[in-house]
Amino acid sequence: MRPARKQLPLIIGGAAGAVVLLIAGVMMFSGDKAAPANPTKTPPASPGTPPVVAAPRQPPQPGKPWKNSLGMTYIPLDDIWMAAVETRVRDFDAFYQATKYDATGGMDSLQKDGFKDHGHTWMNPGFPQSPEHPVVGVSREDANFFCKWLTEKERGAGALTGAQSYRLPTDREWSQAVGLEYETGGTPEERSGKIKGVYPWGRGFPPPADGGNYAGTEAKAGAPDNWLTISFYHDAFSRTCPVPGYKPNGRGISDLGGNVWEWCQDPFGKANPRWGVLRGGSWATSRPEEILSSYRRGFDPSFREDDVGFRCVIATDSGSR
Ligand SMILES: [Ca+2]
Ligand SMILES: [Ca+2]
Repeated sequence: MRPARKQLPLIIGGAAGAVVLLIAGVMMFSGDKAAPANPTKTPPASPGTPPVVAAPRQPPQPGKPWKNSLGMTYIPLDDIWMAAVETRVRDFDAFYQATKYDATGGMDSLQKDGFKDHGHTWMNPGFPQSPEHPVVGVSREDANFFCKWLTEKERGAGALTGAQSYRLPTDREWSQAVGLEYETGGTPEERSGKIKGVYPWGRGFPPPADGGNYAGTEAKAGAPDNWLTISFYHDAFSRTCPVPGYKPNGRGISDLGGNVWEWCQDPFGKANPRWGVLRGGSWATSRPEEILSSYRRGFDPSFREDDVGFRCVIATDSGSR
């Protein structure tokens, strides 16, 4: 028994010491969780872990999608990048707020009394437009000024290289985006309508249910009684739809067909060298031949219209403008 008596204080002492150590450990652990001794001090990075730094926006890389400073996604297409969506009201408004560029005046719009100048502008085209809708009522010159502004803004921020710039697509680039790889003819005018039966959604007319925002029977709202629409076709939008409106094509690009006509940078053709080129049709388009992927509409580059907008590309060939 003696040995037991001798051991008892040791056991009690050992137990008490363990409790003290346990309490101290809990206090230390709780203290670490609740309040670091120096909250501004960051722990050293683990070996091989790069520090997390807010990186500046990197310029577009070959073959990779890219998002610009306005939040617009660009899709690689050979040696250019094409906007996945039509230029929005919010994008054009950013341009306007920065420059006060006046893109108003002389705009034609569709109302009950016909298609003419009602004093509308891109800010109020005669129908509701949210910031996510495509800008309408802008001329090719307006679009070019937008591209120039955005190029300078993003080059200044290091988001584009000095060789990269925004511009309108060429007629051939637009064809490539919509899936027309091989067309004959030296000018857009000569290529217009040559490939029959091929539409931005594929083959067959009228468009399928998800074919795009065209002038279905819904487009008669607010239009003259004799306004032409596509028989047996109806979509959810009597005017523009917010973008992206319809599912992207195989390249990831939306609304090439319909919603708004899109400016290209080329002249239309020899017969009318001053005219510009519009592609793709719009919410106001109903004639099958105008909805063909290969159709080109010759149009005065200074005209503004409530179903005409644009999308941009980024290219490294600024000299070709
Ligand atoms: Ca429609
Ligand atoms: Ca379009």
